[in-house]
Amino acid sequence: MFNRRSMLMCAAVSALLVAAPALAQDLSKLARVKVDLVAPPFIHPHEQATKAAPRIVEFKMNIEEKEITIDGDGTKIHAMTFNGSVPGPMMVVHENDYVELTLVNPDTNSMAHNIDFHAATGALGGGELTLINPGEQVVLRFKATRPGVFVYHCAPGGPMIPWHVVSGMSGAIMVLPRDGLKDETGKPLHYDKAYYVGENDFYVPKDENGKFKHYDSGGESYPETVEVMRKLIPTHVVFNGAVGALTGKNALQASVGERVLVVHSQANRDSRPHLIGGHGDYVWETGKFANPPQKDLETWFIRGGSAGAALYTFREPGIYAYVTHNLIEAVELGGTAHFKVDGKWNDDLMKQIRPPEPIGAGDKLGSIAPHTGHAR
Ligand SMILES: [Cu+2]
Repeated sequence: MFNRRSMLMCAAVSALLVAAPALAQDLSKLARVKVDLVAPPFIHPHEQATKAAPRIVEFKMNIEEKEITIDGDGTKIHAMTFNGSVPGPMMVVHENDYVELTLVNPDTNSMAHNIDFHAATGALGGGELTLINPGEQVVLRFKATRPGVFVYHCAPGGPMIPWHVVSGMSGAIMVLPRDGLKDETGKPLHYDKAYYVGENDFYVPKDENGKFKHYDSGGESYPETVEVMRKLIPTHVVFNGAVGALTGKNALQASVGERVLVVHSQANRDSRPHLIGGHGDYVWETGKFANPPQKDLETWFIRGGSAGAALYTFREPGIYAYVTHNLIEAVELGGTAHFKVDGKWNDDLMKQIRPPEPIGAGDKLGSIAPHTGHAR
């Protein structure tokens, strides 16, 4: 039922496209590079700036419908994923490269899927040209003309669009300027490390006892899930597919003095990244590198359906919480990641002058009440 409706839409669009004359450059002389994608929060190796001429960058993604556990209570959903992870893998190219994606929908899946790149121009971001049934694959090429970080997501038509997205089917692509990132004066900015945090809102129905329900298939979960979705109150707001996916032993690693780029995407809902005890030194809040970055931000705003990027140099060691600063979502619904930062503590930036002690204990020593005259 889901497939037929979408395929009809697709057939109508294909007919239109066939009728129109095509304008194309000769790309046969361009170099081709093949990139192996890696699962978030990691990002495949890439140059930050490149001297190479624009090239064709080949990617391949398998769509996987699979059950995933989304919290510490063992709540499971039938996720839909690009390449098996929620979010899908981060792709990196440079401005004016061509992205050539082979998208595969194995016959073990049950639904039609496609991909809409917010970085691409035309045909619903490629969504109209990539709708594939189980057992099919498709190859899409688009020119990455705009630098920045952009969301991609599945958009198979009608009510399938929000359902596939909130079932995990989104990711991000980073289109770097060919000469790399720059500060507000045009000076180059490099990063020592980059992480990709993809945020997801889930809408899991509850039974009469208030327990999250489990379903035998995605199709079976659909009617009740849509009822929860329509109320717009997520049951989970998580980073990288599950509560705790980036905390504790899964914490993101960094060292004092390292400049870390964090790309944060949300394909469906607004978010407010905040690094507790840190800042955004340089933030492209809307994620678009043609604009100068903002500086010294405390919290930044990720519009639903977009990705943003923040650069921060860690100055103190310790565990930092990276949250969405609606703290109900961060603490009650799961929107928290951790950075574990090694290095030497800098007393100049912060020092605990006296540890917690009974009220008035410090008075005897004079440091809190200097009028007593007992200088410490
Ligand atoms: Cu899909």
